Amino acid sequence: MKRPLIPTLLISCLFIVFQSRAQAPLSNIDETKVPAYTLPDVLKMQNGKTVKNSSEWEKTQRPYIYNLYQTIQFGRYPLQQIPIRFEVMKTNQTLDGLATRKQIRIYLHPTDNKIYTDVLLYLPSKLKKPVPVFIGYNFSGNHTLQADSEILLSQGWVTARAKGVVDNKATDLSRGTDTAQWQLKEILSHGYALATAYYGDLEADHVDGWKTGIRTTLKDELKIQPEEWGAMGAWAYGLSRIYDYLEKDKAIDAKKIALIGHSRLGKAALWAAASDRRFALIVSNESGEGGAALSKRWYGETVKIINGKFPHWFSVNYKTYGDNVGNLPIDAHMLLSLMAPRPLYVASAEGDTNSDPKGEFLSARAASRVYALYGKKGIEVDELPALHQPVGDVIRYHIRAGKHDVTLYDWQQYLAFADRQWK
Ligand code: GTR
Repeated sequence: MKRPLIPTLLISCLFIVFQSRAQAPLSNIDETKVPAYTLPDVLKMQNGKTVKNSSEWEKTQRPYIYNLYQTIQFGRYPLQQIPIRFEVMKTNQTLDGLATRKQIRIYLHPTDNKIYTDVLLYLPSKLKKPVPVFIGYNFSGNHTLQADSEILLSQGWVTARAKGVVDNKATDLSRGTDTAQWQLKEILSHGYALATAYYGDLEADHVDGWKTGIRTTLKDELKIQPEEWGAMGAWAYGLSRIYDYLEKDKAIDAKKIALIGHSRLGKAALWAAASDRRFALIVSNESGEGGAALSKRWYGETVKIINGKFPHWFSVNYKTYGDNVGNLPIDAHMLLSLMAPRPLYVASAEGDTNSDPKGEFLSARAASRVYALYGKKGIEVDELPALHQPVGDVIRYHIRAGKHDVTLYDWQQYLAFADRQWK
């Protein structure tokens, strides 16, 4: 028997739509297509009651949410931490006398000197007292900050996409290829120091990176198996070891150590600051999916896409949510709430649809309820602000024109924000 064509087509179309919605395999960047979604209530405790004050948050709800992040997204964070050893490799004057540049090798293993990360530290030359510092990982090696042969060339694996890289190794042609993202003159003349390190020192950013990274080389010392955590965890762990060094450096004001991360390194920075509450101020620059952007809002990168492209970043468990985002017990506002009550800046760029600017704004706004428990004002406006109109107080947010990047405008906002919080 022949079936009527129109109803058959209709049923097939509905089936396809239903299938693709159920799997959400694609990234959507059409705001009118964003379906309704419900965020988990960050203040709702396991016993069904609502958190009333900061002590209930600290005692019960924060540990509960932090553990959800370990179980679901990032994997276990090592409880054991290895005291660092370090060696100052080189100290130079640079940037026409604006800065003293120190290169410090931080040994991550108790005895093995082959397991280290190199920190490149810029201090304003005219130091009258200890200065605040921003710590941030770089994408392709310390030598990309300045075209200067005095900077040690990163020896590890580097993505072939980075400039001057041959056979996944940096060459002299890589020097100074990333200066624009590190507005050194602006930072230093503002009276701040900058510390950076190459995240690949901890684990190379590819599927097999764990085999030679700290998830393997430190597994006995940290008492954690490689598959119990992901690369994000390894990178987060490294940030805390850089902190360990900086709080010992007499030139640094140990109460003013801020953490900044862009994109995937923003995700790592958020996890580092969730796990280590010593970081006094946090900046998420376009951290997007798995960072500041809401996952349940179907816009930009999705849980499924990120786990497909970067299976080594997060926990094994996280992959089970790719087709099942609606059932995730967490969403990005809960990760941001783990920063409370510390100053938090979340920034987006208009052209960076992959990171879902509005989803980053909405999660920062939703995290503000937790800041309110401490009597701190987060973001109180309901609508995504216009370009270059930062909003919020202890949580601050901006969206700027342009693409996925860290620009002078971004740094100017972060420095002014840190000034205001630390005046
Ligand atoms: C993209 C990734 C994003 C973001 C970005 C980056 O490919 O899908 O989540 O982290 O890389 O780090 O530049």
